[in-house]
Amino acid sequence: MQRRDFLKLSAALGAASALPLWSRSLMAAEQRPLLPVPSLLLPDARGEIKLVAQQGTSHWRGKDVPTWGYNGGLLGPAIQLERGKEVRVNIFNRLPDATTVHWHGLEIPGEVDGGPQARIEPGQQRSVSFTPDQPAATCWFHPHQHGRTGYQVAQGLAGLVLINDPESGKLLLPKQWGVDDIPVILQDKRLTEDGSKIDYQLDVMDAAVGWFGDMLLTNGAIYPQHGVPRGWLRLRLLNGCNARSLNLTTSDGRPMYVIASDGGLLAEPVKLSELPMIPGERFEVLVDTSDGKPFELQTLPVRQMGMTLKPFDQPLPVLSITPLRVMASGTLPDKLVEMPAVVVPQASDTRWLQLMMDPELDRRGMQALMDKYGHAAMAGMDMSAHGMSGSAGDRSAAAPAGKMQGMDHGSMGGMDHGNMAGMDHGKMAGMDHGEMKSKQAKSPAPFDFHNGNKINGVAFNMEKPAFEAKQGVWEKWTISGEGDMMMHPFHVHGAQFRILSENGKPPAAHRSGWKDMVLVEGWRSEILVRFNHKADKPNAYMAHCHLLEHEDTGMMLGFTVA
Ligand SMILES: [Cu+2]
Repeated sequence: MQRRDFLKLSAALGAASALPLWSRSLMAAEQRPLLPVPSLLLPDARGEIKLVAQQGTSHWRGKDVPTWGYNGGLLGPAIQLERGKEVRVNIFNRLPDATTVHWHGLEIPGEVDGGPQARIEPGQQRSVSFTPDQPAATCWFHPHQHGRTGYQVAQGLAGLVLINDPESGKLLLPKQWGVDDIPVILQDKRLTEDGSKIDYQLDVMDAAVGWFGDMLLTNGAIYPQHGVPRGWLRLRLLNGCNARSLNLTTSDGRPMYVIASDGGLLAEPVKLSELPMIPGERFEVLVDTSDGKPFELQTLPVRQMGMTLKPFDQPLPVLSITPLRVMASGTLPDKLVEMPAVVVPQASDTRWLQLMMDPELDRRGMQALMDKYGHAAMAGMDMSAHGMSGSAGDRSAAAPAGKMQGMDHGSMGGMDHGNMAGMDHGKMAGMDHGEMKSKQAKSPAPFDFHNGNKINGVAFNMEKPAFEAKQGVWEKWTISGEGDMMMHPFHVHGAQFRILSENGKPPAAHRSGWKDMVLVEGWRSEILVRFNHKADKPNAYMAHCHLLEHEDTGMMLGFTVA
């Protein structure tokens, strides 16, 4: 760090340490928690970082709630890495569950990527070494234990990884952590009725629409407040929700200037009034606070099944921002970085990834959602597409012929050999046939929703990578969501890619830079992707839906790079 920068930083931190006095009086007036800012964690003198996955407690709605975190009780530190500098991360698992730590967005070899194969048993540890070699970006780390990812993230396991490089360092962007450079990790959560526990169990409804909550947390706090200097404020946004899409905006309509997407800085800032974000996605935005007026960051209602219920049925504030009498020093440059033009090589390998939800899962999941929450949860969706009756609704009313047919087909579908094939053979063998028959008479046919989501007709199989990509060669992938109306936030490990088309349309300007997430919703998205590192069979990379309950129930494949 240059001396001049250091002096500026010291001055700003000096000012920041005066913030709590202001903030406390604000809090007393508004009963609002302060924004928790994850601490920066840099490699030590030996280039090492210690990460402990552990149990802890969080305080929400007046109760202590057991949660999980890295180096703390919830979420984790923001790990700051330099491009070209090797780091060794020593991961300790002090949880009762096996886990893995995946480096989401980092271009690193398969053997350190932290996919579902990289299990760390309770009480065990694992060390990974890698050298980030990609542009400056806001990435994140989270568990990737197959079948348990949704649960472990819901419990609180997630943290940021900030990659710095010399090029971005030369730009005069806001970079004083927690002062004018602020992480904003957004996650919804649901607690049990008595508020004492996180309410998570993967059932057929969640497998279909994803786990969703009735409260939104910002860095783990409900609608917190933050005092900031006047000038340019940088927000590093992460949609860390298991399944929920967000649509961010400011309460007073002040514009957001998007400067970076998942994989780093854009060519130039993109001015927006609304910023939709799918789960797993990051954007960095600059907001001008020089007028000194307080405002709120809020999320607008989205059209996604299950996500339209209170309090998400109207604009929901997620962070209250109060400019203080301190001047910020960062600027918004006109140009950011050189972004290479997207050129699809003629002979590029092409791949087709068809995302599929078993119609039976679709039907049962929708029915469960409808039964539990009614029309309000359906986001205006036409239920006939989900094997339910056209008028999605009143089950007690005399069922029209169409509905009866739908029900018949549903239970028949549950018994066909396609579904039986998906079942655990061990369990089948262990079942008493007589009991099975009598159960079937009373309740719906058994249905293995744990393998109810697929890619190209196959639910995730850790033993069988789906294909091999060539190292250093551009490929065009088409990811299709034709066949269901679900939102699928698709993620590819091991690379940053470029979006050629997103759900049948050219990508928006702020989605045209480096990305590791692409939206697929009822149509096709095309990406151009290249892998710079290798991933062998035991350490295959993953490509999957980042709606974590879709991922956990099969919408994932492994692939190798050689
Ligand atoms: Cu999905």
